[in-house]
Amino acid sequence: MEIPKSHPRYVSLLLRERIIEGWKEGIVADAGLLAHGRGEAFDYLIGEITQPFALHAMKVALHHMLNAKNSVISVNGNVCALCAGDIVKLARATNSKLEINLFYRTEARVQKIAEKLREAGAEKIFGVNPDARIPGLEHLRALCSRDGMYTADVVFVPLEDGDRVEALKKMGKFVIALDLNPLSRTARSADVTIVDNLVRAVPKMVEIVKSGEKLEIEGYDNGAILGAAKKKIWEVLSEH
Ligand code: PTJ
Repeated sequence: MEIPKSHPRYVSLLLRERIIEGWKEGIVADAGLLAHGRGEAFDYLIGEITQPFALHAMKVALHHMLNAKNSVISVNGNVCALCAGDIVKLARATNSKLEINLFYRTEARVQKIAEKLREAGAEKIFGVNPDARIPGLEHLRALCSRDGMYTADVVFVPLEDGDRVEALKKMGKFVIALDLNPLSRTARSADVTIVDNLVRAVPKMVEIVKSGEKLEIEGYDNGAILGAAKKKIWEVLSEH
């Protein structure tokens, strides 16, 4: 559907169209549509802009990605549908590997996501033919690549569903989450949580790396970042 640029919710509606398109193409899982709606609600509550707490977390996340031995960015259906091009650019800018890791894993979805990432410029894609398992996970998200997520020291997991972050942490990895919901188990379990919309955060992270800005990590407190996000939500609710 053609959305008029004058519509007050243009960007939000455009993203809806993108996710629906991804669903029709077989990239986004059925549940991915619901996850997107939950994200929209939380985005509304943080003011639909990148807040200072998110920017701070992005810089710390980038410091860890840039200094990692084996940095891996996990890609699911929503990430691919919403920002395939930017996630490929982020992988390139941070020298990270891209790995497809799906909760609702089917061979068809893996192939479609890989194809879309390749169209966006990705060369090597991990997770297509998994040869290892994340210990402690019963579902298909356990499937991973030995040279990718399994041996990674830093893993960036945008739009996660919770238990994998805990399992990755148990493996001794540094985990960066990106989740608009600061109350989620994912947000609370990660080492660094970026509470922002994927479509704003990923290009912003690329921009930060390219700017060559010095990235400070001293005294970073993820609990305080989540506290600031909850405070912002409370302020937005109180204003209306
Ligand atoms: O592609 P698959 O098979 O791996 O499945 C992916 C989904 C997203 C369906 C799966 O991981 C899932 O069910 O996730 P959840 O448990 O619904 O969690 C998704 C989280 O992402 C929620 O906390 C949402 O608030 C958040 N979210 C949704 N859209 C965005 C977002 N966070 C940042 N940016 C978004 N655009």
